[in-house]
Amino acid sequence: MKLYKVALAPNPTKVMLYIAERAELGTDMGIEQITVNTVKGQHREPEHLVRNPFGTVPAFELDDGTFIKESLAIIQYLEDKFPDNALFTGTAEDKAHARDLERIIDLRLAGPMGGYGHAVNSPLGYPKDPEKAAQLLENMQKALNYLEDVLADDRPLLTGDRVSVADCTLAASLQFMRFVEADVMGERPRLRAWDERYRERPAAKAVLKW
Ligand SMILES: N[C@@H](CCC(=O)N[C@@H](CS)C(=O)NCC(=O)O)C(=O)O
Repeated sequence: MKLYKVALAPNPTKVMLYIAERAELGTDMGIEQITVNTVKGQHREPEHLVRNPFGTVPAFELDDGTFIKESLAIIQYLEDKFPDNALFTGTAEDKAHARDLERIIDLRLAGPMGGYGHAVNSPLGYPKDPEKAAQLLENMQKALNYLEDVLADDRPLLTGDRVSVADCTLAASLQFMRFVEADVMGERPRLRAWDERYRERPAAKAVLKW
């Protein structure tokens, strides 16, 4: 199995954090990680378009030579393939809540943060767009407030004591925010404390470069 990725980009980073967290829990999935240099435009070259016709990273090559193109589908595949100590665990209700939180973060925060980062200081050289940035920041407020409320019971991680895919998804996007020198967390002490705690984890230290 091969993960085509690039450091810094949130969606590949989410998968890289997931793989590192699983390794910390004792599951080495034996995945080769290969960099696609998006700054050089390698994600748009024919070689990568075979892996992912949408020209995005990550792409994940299965042992049968087929590819998975969506970060959460890659994680779900690995959960099914290596079920011991999987991250989506517990009762059907526990899993549903964990998936719910991950989707809320991905759709209501990671997407807007990606757009925001490119609008204020794009690593891919996109033009600055202050109006779009302001609108995206506004769009994030409800979900940021929601996370601050979720953390109100002093849970160490987003779904409780144990790491979840939601932690990986949020940490990947916040790394992107640091890289573009944007701070979108506002006056949310519990969220800031979670961010600091998460970054102390061995998996985070191994994967996050910014
Ligand atoms: N829904 C996809 C999104 C993939 C995606 O948009 N990846 C970004 C990096 S985080 C990318 O490749 N951007 C380059 C581009 O769109 O040109 C996933 O979750 O994997």
